[in-house]
Order: sequence, then C-alpha cells, then structure tokens
Amino acid sequence: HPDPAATLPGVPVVDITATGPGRTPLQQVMDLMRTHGPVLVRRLHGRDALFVADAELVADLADEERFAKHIGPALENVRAFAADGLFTAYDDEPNWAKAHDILMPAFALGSMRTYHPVMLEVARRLIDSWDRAARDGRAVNVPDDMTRMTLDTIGLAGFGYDFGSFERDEPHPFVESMVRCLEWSMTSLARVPSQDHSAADAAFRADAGYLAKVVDDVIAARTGTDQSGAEDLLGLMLSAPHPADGTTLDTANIRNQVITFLIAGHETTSGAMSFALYYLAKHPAVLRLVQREADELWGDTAGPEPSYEDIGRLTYTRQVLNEALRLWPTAAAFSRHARADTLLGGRIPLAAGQAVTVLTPMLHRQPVWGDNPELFDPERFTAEAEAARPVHAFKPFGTGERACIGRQFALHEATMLLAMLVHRYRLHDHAGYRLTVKETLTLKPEGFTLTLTPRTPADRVHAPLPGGIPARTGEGQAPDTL
Ligand code: FDE
Repeated sequence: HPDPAATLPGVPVVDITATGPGRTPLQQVMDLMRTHGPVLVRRLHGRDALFVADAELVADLADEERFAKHIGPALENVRAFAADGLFTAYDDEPNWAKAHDILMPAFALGSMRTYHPVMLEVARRLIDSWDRAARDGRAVNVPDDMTRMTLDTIGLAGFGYDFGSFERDEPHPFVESMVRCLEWSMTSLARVPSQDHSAADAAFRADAGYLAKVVDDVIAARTGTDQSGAEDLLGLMLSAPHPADGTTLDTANIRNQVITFLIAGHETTSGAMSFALYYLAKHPAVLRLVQREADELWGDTAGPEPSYEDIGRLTYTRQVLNEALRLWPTAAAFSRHARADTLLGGRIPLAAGQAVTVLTPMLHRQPVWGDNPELFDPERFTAEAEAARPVHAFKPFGTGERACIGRQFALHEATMLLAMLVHRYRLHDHAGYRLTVKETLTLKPEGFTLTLTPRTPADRVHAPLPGGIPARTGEGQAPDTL
C-alpha cells in the first residue's frame, strides 16, 4: 500500500519508534488522540497505521458497500492459532460465510433461552466461591473470577465441556496458554526488525499446540457419543448442513471455531463484567439503583431462581453494562478497509485495500457523548438517550455483518451475573483500587480486588422504581443497528 501519510492531507503523523508502543499500545493511541485529535497516522519503524475515532468517520466506515472488515497485523498474528475461525477469517474466505450461516441461529436472542440454565449454573459456582471468601474475610480477584466464570460458561454452553475453573487456585492452563498467545500476537507487533525472536516464537508454538490439543479433547469428548447432534455450538458445527449447499464444516475449521469461541467468548465478556463491577464499587448511588432493580425482581430470597425473562427486565443493569463498555470496550479496536478507492468522510483519500482502525474507547469519548465523556453515567443508555444519539456512536461490538455474533450471549450472561452479585453482596473497595488497564489485545482492570459481605433483608429496598420495570424485548438491539 502507498504510504498513507503521503496521501492524507491534514492528518497528523506521529512517529513512536523512539519509545515503541510499550505494554499498553491501545492506551498509547488514546493518549496520542488526546493530543493530536481523533484522526492520526501512527508510525512505527516506518510502518504506518491510520487510526480514527471521529464519530462521522466511523459512521462512514460502517457503510458496508464501501468498506469491509480488515484483518490487520494484530489479527493476522491471531490467525497463527485461530486461522479461518469466524473472528480472524478474511472477509472473502468461503469458510467465513459458511460458518456464519450455520452458527447464526445459535446466537439469535431466542437461543439464549437454551443457554440460560447453564449460565445460571456457572453463576452459582462463582457465588459459592464468593460466599466462601465472604465468610473467611478474604478479598476476591475480580477479573480472575470473572474469567473463571466466562470460560466455564462458554465451555459448557457451547461445547458441553467443563473447565472446572472454580476448583482450581490458578487459572486453567488453557487460559494461561491463551493469554500468552494473545500477548505474543500483540508484542510481535512492536518487534524491532533486526532482533532475534526465535525463543518467543518457539514458546508461542508450544502454547498454540497446547490450545489445539485441548480443543481436540473437547471435540473427541463429543464425537462418537449420542450427543454429537446436540443443539449447542459444537453440535451444530458437527452436524448442521449449510442451508445453501448441504455440506458441514470440515474438522480443521471446527477446531478453529472452537478456539475462536473460547477466546472471543470469555476474555472480552469477563473484562466487561470486571469494569462494570469496578464502576459499581466506585459509584454507590448507581450501585444502589442496580440493587433496587434486582431487589424488586427477587425480593429477599437469598438464592433467587432468575428466569430467562427476568434478564430482559434488568434494564438498568444493562445500562450499567453498556456504560462500562462505553468507557472500556474490552475489544477496543476493529479495522476496516476500502473496497475501492474512496474518500473517507468525503475528505481523506483511501486507496482500495487501505486499512483504517477504529479506536473504540476514543469514539466513545467524542463530543456526541456530551461535555464530560470521562464521567461514568448509566443515564446515557436510557431508551430516550440512545434514540437521540447517532447510531454509530457506540460500537463495542464492532460493525456490520462482521459485528460480534456473541453479543446477546455475552449480554445475557453478564447482565444476569451482575444482578445476582449486587443482589447478594455489599461490595467493598477495601484497597482503594486505582484503575490500571491491562492489555492482552483485550482490556481488563488489572489487580482489581473486592471484599464482600452478604446483604441482609434490612439492606434491601422494596419500594418500586418509578414507572415500574418494563420488560426489554431485545428488538431495539437487532444486529442490523450495529
Ligand atoms: C466479533 C467481535 C467484534 C468485531 C471484531 C472486528 O470487526 O474485527 C467485536 C468488536 C467484538 N466481538 C466485541 C465483543 C465484546 C464482547 C463482550 C464480546 N465480543 C463477546 C463475545 C462472546 C462471543 C462468543 C463472541 N464475542 C464471539 C465473537 C465472534 C465469533 C466474532 C467474529 C464474528 C465474525 O463473523 O466475524 C466476534 N465476537 Fe465478540
């Protein structure tokens, strides 16, 4: 591709070669945008990358006729272990459309009814473990426990495989390997061309090999049983024929999809719940409202039995989650490329194939969000406020046909768990936690711990919320609004 800097009038070029991108490259670009504005070229060792966060430019990039998902250098590295899985497939790779068509029904809002009991079962594992911590006066490590919960959930709901994460003191070795693979994908981007990286690459190959082995075990545990036609993700992949040509996914692709879902389905969701709990611990008035919403549904029952329908009624809890995803969208960037030569936003010339990366956390801090975008305020996500905002101002799940297929899955899981936790515990920010955002391609609040005490009936409020709690249908959330 041509050097974008040479062809992009008015776009600042910031050369970071002297410092490198460091361990927090996304937050570095956030800082660069605070200085240079929401459109810039970052130059590293002569390699240029165009980043945007301007709301109008992002809206333009959402035009599917002119732009498509781009597999940038970071995802290109993830392809080394997820290959043509949904997340990392090239837009024109036949297995993308095939797997997408086969798996879409499994992620429709209605399918959450199927996963609900499993999500509840895993939520109870987390609660058992937090009850023990509360009894012993021990702090819980929030991101670690959220990751246990989301890994067990996607494993069981997607593939009928139990990672048993709450029976382990350390994260499941699959998680450790996966995190190292993601870190390798990220740190490889910062490599100084002349240095020797063979040790890091060998360690990466060992980790990638281990991921593949675990996944082969997951698949083997299923095939040859009478469960191979089960209606979960793995069942669909093993048996569902493509609507158009009647063929099923091939074995290598199924392995890539399982790795993809295990990665995509748990790091991002656990980060989102961790940030939400962080903001709740820091905003007692908001916490009070979330607790009220849960209390209204579940009263004083210490061990409520949340129904599938209950989750749609937790509208304020959803607002809190959305607001956490606004400030820290855990999949913080996505890339697009021009299908043909075009002018981005009518002013920035792009050649066919040229890539643009949307930096979502900065999109979510643009002027359309008002004067104080750093302020945590779930009122930004009332139905009225959402309707008044341009549709493309909020993109935590990406855009268009390559937007997150797991969105309803993640939101159902996270909304239910948050409500159950605030219904059951008082959250104590015992360490006066100061936010440090760790990057492993995804984002999470590093070292965030809480102590807990069980809530008593006296802690619960019974007064109905103004206007009651209307059921949320999910219609306004159709993927085509992404
Ligand atoms: C996807 C996704 C996205 C897009 C990217 C690009 O464009 O590049 C985003 C942004 C996301 N995603 C985000 C998110 C967040 C959260 C929390 C989540 N996510 C979750 C989840 C879960 C699951 C299971 C998932 N997720 C999955 C997924 C997949 C498979 C994908 C791919 C799709 C296609 O087709 O391409 C995604 N995700 Fe997500």
